[in-house]
Amino acid sequence: MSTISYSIPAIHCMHCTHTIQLELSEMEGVESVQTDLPGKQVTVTFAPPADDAKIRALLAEIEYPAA
Ligand SMILES: [Cu+2]
Repeated sequence: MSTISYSIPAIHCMHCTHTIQLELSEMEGVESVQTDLPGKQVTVTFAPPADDAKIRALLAEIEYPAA
C-alpha cells in the first residue's frame, strides 16, 4: 500500500474536489482519497493495479493535472 499527496493547482472549489474524489475512487486499487481544498492537494492511498503513473494520467484526463 502506498500513499502519495498530489498538488493540483486547478482545484478551486468543492465541485473540483468532489469530481476528483469520485473519479479516483473508481480506479481499481485505490483505497482512499482525501482532498484538501484550501491546500489544493489530494492524498491517495492505493495498491496495485493502481500506481502513481495511472493516478497522474487520470488526473490529467479529467483536467486536474498534478503539479
Ligand atoms: Cu471547482
